[in-house]
Amino acid sequence: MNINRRTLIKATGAAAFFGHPLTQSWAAVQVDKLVLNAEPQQQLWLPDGDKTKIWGYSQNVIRLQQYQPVAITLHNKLEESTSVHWHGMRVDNAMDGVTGLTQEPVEPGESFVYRLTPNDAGTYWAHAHHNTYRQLALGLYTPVVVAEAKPYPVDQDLLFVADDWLLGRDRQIDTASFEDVHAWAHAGRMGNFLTVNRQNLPEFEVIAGQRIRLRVLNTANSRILNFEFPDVNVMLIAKDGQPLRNPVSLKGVLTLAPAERYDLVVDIPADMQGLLPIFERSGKQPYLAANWKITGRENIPTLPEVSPLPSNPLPQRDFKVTKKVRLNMEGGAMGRLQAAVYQGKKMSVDELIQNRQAWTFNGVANMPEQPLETLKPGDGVEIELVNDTRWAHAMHLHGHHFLALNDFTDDLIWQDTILVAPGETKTIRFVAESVGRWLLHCHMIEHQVSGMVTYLAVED
Ligand SMILES: [Cu+2]
Repeated sequence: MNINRRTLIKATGAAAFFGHPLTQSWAAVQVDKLVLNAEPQQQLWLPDGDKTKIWGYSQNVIRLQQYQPVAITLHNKLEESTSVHWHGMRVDNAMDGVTGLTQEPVEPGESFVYRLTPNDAGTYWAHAHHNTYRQLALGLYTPVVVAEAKPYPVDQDLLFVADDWLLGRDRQIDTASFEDVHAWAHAGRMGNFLTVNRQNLPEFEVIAGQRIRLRVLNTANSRILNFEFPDVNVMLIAKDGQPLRNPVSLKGVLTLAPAERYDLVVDIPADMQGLLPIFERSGKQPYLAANWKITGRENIPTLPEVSPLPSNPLPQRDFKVTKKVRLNMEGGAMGRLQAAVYQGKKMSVDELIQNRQAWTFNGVANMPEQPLETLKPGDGVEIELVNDTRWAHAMHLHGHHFLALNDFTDDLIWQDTILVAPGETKTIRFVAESVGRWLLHCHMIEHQVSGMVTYLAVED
């Protein structure tokens, strides 16, 4: 249960700390063991319809405490093999969850223990990294919240996990389209039904005048989501789990490529009542995604300025770049690709398509035989991500956060996923950290499965 300002003031008989109580329910999580079942689930999304059969994890959210080691036992209760990737978490390579690269698939009925120490507080997520294009579309993901040592001062700390599902007329997941290579070669497989926290049009109960931390995640396979928050004041305080040095006021829509996350501070004005909408604006018409439901009003002292989150133990920002790598993205519909290497063989575009490959990194479709680059721990690395295609790509690096510019600020920001527009080049810089093989791929998962994936080798 969340403790809001009213109950806390009642309980303590006084305005708390800063005139601003803390959300106790998210603080001081003492977890050292967790069970995570990967299992079939059902959701009733439309009142007059059947339940939709999906897949999911037995935890709606995994809440961890910064620096507190945890052992999470995955039990595979599905009829196919799977794995879990801890997206954005700087874990040991053997815990990274990439089948065929860092671990064997976890077979039906089998278990696997993921041992993690979450050194970075923030908003992350766990998702399948095996047959990801199907398993993620079926819902095999859950948010991961790593609590700061000292709670950040807000009245409520809420999750906003957005997904788009492709449902047929029978309201079941359209599984036939999983293998739609046409979609793979375009923007990916798009859904037709948006959920937030796995609900159709949820209401977030708030009190006018409250300050909310809202953790927004895009878990869609391929859709870039654009959220609009009319009537409320929004500051961005973190991207991909990592605090911004300076909170930034949100102007216009909040764009999230697949796998991106933002932590927001939302101030609900004291004079609001009723329902306040939250829209998703990627389609032709605004889509009502969720509502704030104002359940009361208080006399609120003026809210203090939004303060930055405490920083995480990331590398120093002024590291020296000693390795420069160029990554050329090619292929896709209306692209210029003529031929590429796939599984060690040079192929024409027709042959690639027969092999369900549509995209390349540096002339290679899908996992290369050699890493993109071999690095040593401590190497300062710069990668130029050159998008020579007609489509946007959401590039994700495993096991590291990189510094890069984003459209909403001129400060370099730590992040793990970055959107590169058609024709655009983005430069990312990071320090190679722990030893292992770290995937670098497009998080439009249909692009990954049809070519956009490589890896970096970090060796002692
Ligand atoms: Cu892509």
